[in-house]
Amino acid sequence: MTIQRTLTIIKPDAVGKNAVGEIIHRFELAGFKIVAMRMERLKKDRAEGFYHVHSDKPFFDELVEFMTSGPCVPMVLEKENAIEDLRALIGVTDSKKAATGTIRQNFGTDIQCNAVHASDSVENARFEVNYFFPDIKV
Ligand code: FUP
Repeated sequence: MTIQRTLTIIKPDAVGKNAVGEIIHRFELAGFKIVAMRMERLKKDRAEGFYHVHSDKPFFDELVEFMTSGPCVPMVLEKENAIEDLRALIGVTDSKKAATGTIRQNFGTDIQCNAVHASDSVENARFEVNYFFPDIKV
């Protein structure tokens, strides 16, 4: 199993709920090492660029509005099998359907306000880490 790096974002809904510390604690308890982290309020063009693969989807404008509604916390996490393991830790996209004990189930509300983002493939992790932390090697 190889060491991987992945991008996560603690989204504006979770920041607004004062859940940043608890979510970071979950990451650390699960064995993820924090490689980079900052707090940032995304501008519209930055949020649009990050979610460019969804630009033709009906939910795109609302998604961008949500992601720019308050500060978020992008982070690079590292661990063996980080990409798949982080996806399992956060749960499925819709917080209402996420398994008991997952971060999205515990801290999110629905399919839009789902508390956290996590890269879903090696290719996307490379793009996403570079998008937020161009100095970090993936
Ligand atoms: P995920 O990889 O789990 O973050 O999910 P997707 O890449 O499918 O979707 C990216 C983001 O778009 C989700 F986190 C939330 C948002 N979204 C909606 O707001 N409505 C939808 O119907 C689907 C996704």
